[in-house]
Amino acid sequence: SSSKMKVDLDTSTGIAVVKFQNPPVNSMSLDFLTEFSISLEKLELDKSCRGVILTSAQPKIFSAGLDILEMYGKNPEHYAEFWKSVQDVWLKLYSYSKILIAGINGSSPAGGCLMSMTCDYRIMADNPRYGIGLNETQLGIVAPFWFKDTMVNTVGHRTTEISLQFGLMYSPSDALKIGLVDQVVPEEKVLSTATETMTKFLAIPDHAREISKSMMRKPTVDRLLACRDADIKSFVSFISKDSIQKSLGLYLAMLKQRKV
Ligand code: CO8
Repeated sequence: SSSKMKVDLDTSTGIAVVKFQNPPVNSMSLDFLTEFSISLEKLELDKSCRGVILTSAQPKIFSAGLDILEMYGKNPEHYAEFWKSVQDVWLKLYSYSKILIAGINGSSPAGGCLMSMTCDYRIMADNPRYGIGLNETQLGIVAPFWFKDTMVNTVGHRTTEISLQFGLMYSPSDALKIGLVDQVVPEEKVLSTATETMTKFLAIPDHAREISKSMMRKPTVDRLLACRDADIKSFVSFISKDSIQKSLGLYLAMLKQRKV
């Protein structure tokens, strides 16, 4: 299968840019997640890399989140394998020792929002047509506790509570207001702003920054590590339910119909 992301490491600055290119919407399929996990690991081990910018090569979309087709009409073994790889990528991102910056140059629902929230800093393009948020309830599914934890750690308890129940998607300016993103800039400035921000992070001694980051995040990471298998079991039993499959089927049909 062809490559689902482009990785560019500038060894003179230590900055790597990972550009997602899984058309049409950068959905996170099993193949995408597997390649992403390998890329993250390679960069983590590469001493010439100190920070990674995540962005999209697709116009208008950062990532449509998890590939719904991986959660629809498949067997329990498939759901388990898929969920394990979702966990794997989140664990890698949330405990990443290097600097992670999201250059959100398009819509970023559900898994796309989760991935953004694992970064140390988020810069979003100012296009009001782009949305970001954990919209799971809109699909009739429930964001797992570690999605919730990630959001609580980013925007606080009350905002997460209202956001998760309604499955809210925020415009860039609203996302900035609640602190879901750190900066909103014109679309053509997303990458340059991400690079400038990275330079500020790079001025901090790595060891001190890494320990501070880990201090903030380790309890959240440990909570999933303590129950990975149970979390997989609970995902598989939830997603296999007829009622949940029916909701996902309706949502997929709605996505297709929306096109005029
Ligand atoms: N998975 C699979 N296919 C998708 C997805 C997706 N997440 N998103 C879009 N597609 C498909 C569309 O169905 C469409 O397919 P086709 O061409 O065959 O009709 C194609 O991609 C293009 O989509 P659009 O025409 O809608 O493209 P637009 O540019 O108009 O819009 C958007 C792009 C904004 C990304 C829009 O497609 C959208 O809103 N997509 C839905 C995103 C979404 O709701 N994602 C949620 C995924 S669930 C998740 O990430 C976390 C799950 C946690 C599970 C917990 C369970 C316990």
